[in-house]
Amino acid sequence: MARVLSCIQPTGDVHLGNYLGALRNWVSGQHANDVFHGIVDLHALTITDKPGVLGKNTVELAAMLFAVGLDPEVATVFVQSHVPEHSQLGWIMECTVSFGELSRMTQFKDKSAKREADFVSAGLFTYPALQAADILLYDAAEVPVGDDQRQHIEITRDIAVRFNHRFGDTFFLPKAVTPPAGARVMDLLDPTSKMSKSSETDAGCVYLLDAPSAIEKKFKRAVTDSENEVRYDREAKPGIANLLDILSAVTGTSPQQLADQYTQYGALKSDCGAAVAAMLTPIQSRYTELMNDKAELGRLLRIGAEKAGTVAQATLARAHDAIGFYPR
Ligand code: ATP
Ligand code: LTN
Repeated sequence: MARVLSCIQPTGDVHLGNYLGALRNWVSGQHANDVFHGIVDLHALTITDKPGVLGKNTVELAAMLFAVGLDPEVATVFVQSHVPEHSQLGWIMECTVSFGELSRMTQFKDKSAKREADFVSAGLFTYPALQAADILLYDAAEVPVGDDQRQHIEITRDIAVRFNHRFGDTFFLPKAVTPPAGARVMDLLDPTSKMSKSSETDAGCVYLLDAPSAIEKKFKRAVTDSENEVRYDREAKPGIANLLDILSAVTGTSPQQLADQYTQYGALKSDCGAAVAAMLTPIQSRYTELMNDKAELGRLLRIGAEKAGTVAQATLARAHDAIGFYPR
């Protein structure tokens, strides 16, 4: 069983792209591997400055992770700030990475440029050091990430190699794995961009907590093209291909086969909306149940923090020993 670590930032509502592209794989993979799932609130703090927001987003995301099917008996679901070793090893990682290396991170360049007049925290700059701590604390063999995160896994390996070279063999080198060609869900109104919570309008983004009627409405308004032939062609017909991909991800039938079953855009849109709404209904009721039982959620997160903490404490102790801090 490989140790697998995935983390998600509590930065807003979870959408269909997050579910089909990531969370669903987490659920189906939880029995095959030894999985740790972190809700990385310290990372979200790099762009948060209002009291209470992080806590609210964290508990909502936790409820959603259990609602989609992560089993607390099997998967270790924890909140990053509940395991103080992340911050502690984070500092050590900051001292093991260079200013030059951090300056070359494309995510920092993109995010700081986007924030323009906004406050750009030093945390946004040192973010990869904290991410390296997240990964190395768990001796993770595999870290499933999209392409945008590969550079962060590379720098984690570089940091681990440098630390091991300086202080002796301490950290296990992780590997980035790209999840099985998962659905890449596109925005319903702009099917050439990925569905994203940061897109301009909510109308092209289906949230897991949207009411069935809202979901069906969003699908009815999905942008298609001016032909009227249902055919699976991502290049020429991105809107129709996206609907077929989504319906395929929900039903398990291939998009090409589905295309043969439709002659009209309208029927495809309404079936898609209905299928997604039906898939989400049980998730929504489990979510509501959990959100109405904060005591239970707290208990589940404490179990996660306990399990994660045991592993993290042992790794941090190894790092401290290797450095040779004067023991207390
Ligand atoms: P934003 O919407 O602000 O770009 P995000 O929705 O991409 O953020 P992340 O926290 O970056 O959210 O990603 C969480 C997980 O969801 C990642 O594994 C990412 O690959 C996956 N994911 C995000 N959007 C999509 C999408 N449209 N299709 C498939 N997978 C996605
Ligand atoms: N940077 C990642 C979130 C993240 C992460 C991690 C992912 C923080 N720590 C450790 C994998 C492993 C993101 O922005 N999606």
